[in-house]
Order: sequence, then structure tokens, then C-alpha cells
Amino acid sequence: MDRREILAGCRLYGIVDMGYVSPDHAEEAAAALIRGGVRILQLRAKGMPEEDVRMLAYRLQPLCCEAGCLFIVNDYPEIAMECGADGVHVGQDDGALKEVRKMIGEGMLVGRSTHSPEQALAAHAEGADYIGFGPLFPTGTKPGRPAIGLDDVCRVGEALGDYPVFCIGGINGGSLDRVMEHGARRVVIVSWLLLHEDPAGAARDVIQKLEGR
Ligand code: 3NM
Repeated sequence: MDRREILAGCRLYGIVDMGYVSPDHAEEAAAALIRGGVRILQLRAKGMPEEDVRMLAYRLQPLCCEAGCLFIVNDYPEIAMECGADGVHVGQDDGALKEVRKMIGEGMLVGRSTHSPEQALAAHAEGADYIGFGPLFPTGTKPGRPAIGLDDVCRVGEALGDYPVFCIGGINGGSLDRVMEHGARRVVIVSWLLLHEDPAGAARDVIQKLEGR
């Protein structure tokens, strides 16, 4: 299946965030999320030396590939290309998307973090394949970034139609219903899943809810 077709079907976006996972357990964390049904997974390793990020990317890529799960590398387009990832995720401070696109080509996916409706519409117009939209709630995973709340979720969803908008930031099993009531159809959940005693089961439950089953 085409990368963009898989992306269109993704409701839960998983992240192996090395702030929560020890390097020895990276595969285990990824495998649990994949077992739970995650079909887009990002490697996020803020503050790690580039060489370590590269090694982790080379370890996780085949695991995702084998499972039919899109593999996205945060922050490093070069590493994403080298290891055969499906795409790269960049923030607001990482320059124009067309520069990233020039580097990675049309076939790979590019995602962008957005923190306001204006940024969301701009990233869509700039050609991002998907966006993160948040943080909806305060979160220790991205400390210092103010929560934007739920009020704009519906507005962004309505403005962008079927375009993949992944709500992010402080979402957990307890807040998911409220997030969905505000119009969210897709979410990223990081710490709640990684720290869960049964990440696969928790991911499965979240996906069922998002798919309305
Ligand atoms: N990006 P958790 S919020 C990585 O709003 C990230 O751009 C955000 O982690 C943004 O599910 C965030 O643990 C952290 O809150 C999400």
C-alpha cells in the first residue's frame, strides 16, 4: 500500500520517545505499540547525540517495515533517508517545508508540529502530509510549551476536512472522550502509552474508540 494511503487510515500515532524508553528497550516499546495496532510510529530522541539517533533509527526501521507500520524520524531528514524511513517530522523552527521536501523528495512523508490554527493551515498549505496539533493539555513530554486547549480542535478539523490532523499533548485514556467530543479523529499519545503496564492493550482500546467500534 502507498504511504499516503496507510497514513490516511491511521487514527493513533505512536512515538518511541527516548525520554521514556531506555535504548535497550526501544524495540520492545515499538513492538508493543505495533501489536496494539499502531501503523505510524516516530522515533523521537531529543538531546541524544546524532550518531545514537542514527543507530536507533536503523534498529527500528526494519521492525516497522515488516509490520506494515510507517516509520518516521523526528528532526533528522538525513537519517530518515539513510535508514529507509517513510518520513520525517519537523517542528516550527525547522525552516520552510519546501527545503525539507527538496531534500527527501516527493515519495517520503513530512509532518509538522503546529500550535495554533494559523500554523495548522500554513503547514497544510506548505505541503505537509500531516500535522500534529497541540499541545492540547500541559505535558511533561514537551515541557515549557503552553497548552492550547480544546476550543480550536473542531475549527481546524472543519477547515481541513479529511486531511490528517493528529491532536497531541497530554492525551490519555481518561481525556480521550473529551478530546473526541471536541472533534478530534486522530491523536498522538506518548507518555501514557509508553508508561502503561499494557501498552499494546491500551493502544488497542484507543484505536477502537477512535474508529468508533
Ligand atoms: N509535541 P504526551 S506535544 C512531542 O504540541 C510533542 O507539538 C507536542 O506527549 C506539540 O502524550 C508533545 O506524553 C508531547 O503528552 C506529547
